[in-house]
Amino acid sequence: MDKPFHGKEIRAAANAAGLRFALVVSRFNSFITDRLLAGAVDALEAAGAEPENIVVVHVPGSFEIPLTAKKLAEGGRTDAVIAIGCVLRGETAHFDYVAGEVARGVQLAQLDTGVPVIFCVLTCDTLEQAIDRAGLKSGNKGYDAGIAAIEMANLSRQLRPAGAARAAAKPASRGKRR
Ligand code: INI
Repeated sequence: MDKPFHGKEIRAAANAAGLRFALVVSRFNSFITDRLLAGAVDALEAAGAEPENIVVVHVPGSFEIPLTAKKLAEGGRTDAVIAIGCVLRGETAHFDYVAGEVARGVQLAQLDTGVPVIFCVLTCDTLEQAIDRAGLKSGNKGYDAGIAAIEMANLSRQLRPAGAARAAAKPASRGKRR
């Protein structure tokens, strides 16, 4: 911003201590997805996430990610979900169906539940392109997804309606005293 801004600005914290994360990982192309998973966990732990607050769920392929992400988000025990997969273009139109549906499904999962679901599904033309994005040579999109998950989890807590934030902060009720 070149002009000074005097309104209210919200920036989420980069600290992951006390936040709960669920990672859904596709086994298809696990050579790539294992590295993305490692990158995501690195980012969460480097920011202070406790290992007991990180759950990893394995699914057969990227097509199975959205349903699993939605169930995890609905469970009420996670501040952000990270969806990890790798779809590689082949000879047929299969790529378009899988890539399109996983992107649509992940977006629906977060909009339906209100829990951030971070999209870390590589959609590449070649294995070489996927390798370049999985930390085998340079950057790791899993690490970037971990950073995005922390920001969105903190932001969601900050943007929660006041009543919901109070309820979340209150210790669980132990029933009526006599
Ligand atoms: N799943 C992937 O995660 N990546 C792919 O590249 C892929 N291709 O190419 O077929 C893929 N297919 C499996 C799919 O995700 C489902 O697991 C399967 O169709 C069963 O529902």
